[in-house]
Amino acid sequence: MAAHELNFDGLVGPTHNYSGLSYGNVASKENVMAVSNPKEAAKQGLRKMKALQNMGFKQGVLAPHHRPNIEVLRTLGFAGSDEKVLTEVSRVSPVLLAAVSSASCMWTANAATVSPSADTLDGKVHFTAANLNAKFHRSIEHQLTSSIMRASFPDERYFAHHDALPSVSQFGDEGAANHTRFCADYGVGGVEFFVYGRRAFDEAAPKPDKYPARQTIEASEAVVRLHQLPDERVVYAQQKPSTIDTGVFHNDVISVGNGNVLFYHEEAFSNTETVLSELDRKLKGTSLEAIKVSNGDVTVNDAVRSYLFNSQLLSKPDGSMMLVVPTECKEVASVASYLDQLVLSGGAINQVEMFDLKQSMQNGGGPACLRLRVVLTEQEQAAVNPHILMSDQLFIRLNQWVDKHYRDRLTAEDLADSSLLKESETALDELTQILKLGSVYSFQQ
Ligand code: SUG
Repeated sequence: MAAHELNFDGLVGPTHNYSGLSYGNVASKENVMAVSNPKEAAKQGLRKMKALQNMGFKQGVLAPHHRPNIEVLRTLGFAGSDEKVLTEVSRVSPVLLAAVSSASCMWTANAATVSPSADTLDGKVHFTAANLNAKFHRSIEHQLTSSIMRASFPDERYFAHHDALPSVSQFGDEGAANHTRFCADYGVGGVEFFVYGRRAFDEAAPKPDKYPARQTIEASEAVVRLHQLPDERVVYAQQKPSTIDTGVFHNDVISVGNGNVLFYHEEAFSNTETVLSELDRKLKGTSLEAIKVSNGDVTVNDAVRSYLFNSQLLSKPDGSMMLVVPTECKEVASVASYLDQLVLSGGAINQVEMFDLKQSMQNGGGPACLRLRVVLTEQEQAAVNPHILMSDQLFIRLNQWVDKHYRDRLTAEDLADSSLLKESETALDELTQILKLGSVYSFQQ
């Protein structure tokens, strides 16, 4: 059956800021306390969405979460009016205020793992919200993410939604950032590739020394069971622990795949040859085209600085592929020259497009982090909430909405300002009407 890939980008929320919350994510730590520009952040994201839609790719948008999250603060013992809660938390724990204010749900590659209907035994598209429990500020995302996913993909005949896995580190799950699907064609059964950082229930198994391995194999195995994926459609790989220790906190910082192509760094996986041959063996109707970037071409450090692999690999109508990278790729010399020769190499990737996503990049979020891929048949696509699909009108409307509600400067002190909370609630209330989401936010109930 004919199917297409749709990319659902996270709309950057009004409290986008730099709080250095993600140990192991180099950019997040380097930019701690920088002044952010939420308005520009949202517009950079919208420009990418619209440009890709203009080029003929199918593009959707996912709504941001309400922040600061006062309810979470109440569960931690802060009481009184919203204003009192904000004043008190900023006095006793500014880092806690920063955590409940993060706009981190913009990185929708971490929202969920999605398996297309061609791969699953019951023929439904399966979604499992990611528990993101490696970081407190991200662990508070999954409940609302689930509601937004259910509102966006509502028809139970086609879509199966699973709540996040148990929120303990043994089941640490970071969603599609560690999941890639290969296929001969989007509409036929493919191979789902799950990359994990450690084995939680085997203390002797290899793991990084310095930075946390956020994804466990136990979590990936649970998602495979929930999604009813048969063994012959699944491959697991361990991320190389030393690579995680260089700042590669998700697999999508060191490899990207699409169709029959895997674009990867030689330091990405622990057991590369075995993994590649299993992928090739399980991929039906085509063979794997593995494009390896060696240390001699680009070091892991340069890959992390440029976010070369945190790119979108998109199939064009003629079957060739386009790589969507952040502009940082032209600032790192080894990466710029690598990309120049990649497009001339005669391989699958013959076009590179660059986007300025600096506001998100400074928190470690490139083009691939900002989008969730969902492969849908035409029938399934017709069952998606149509108001979240990008169009000329929606682009104009969302830009006007951002202009009306967003600040162009935000510092750590501003997070305690109760008018920021009110501004965000007013903005999101209006957004639910634009995107016809219903009352998904708790402040609307
Ligand atoms: O989880 N950064 C995010 C970046 C997520 C990138 N996603 C993918 N690779 N798919 C994270 O580390 C930083 C927030 C701060 O420091 O203010 C942050 O959460």
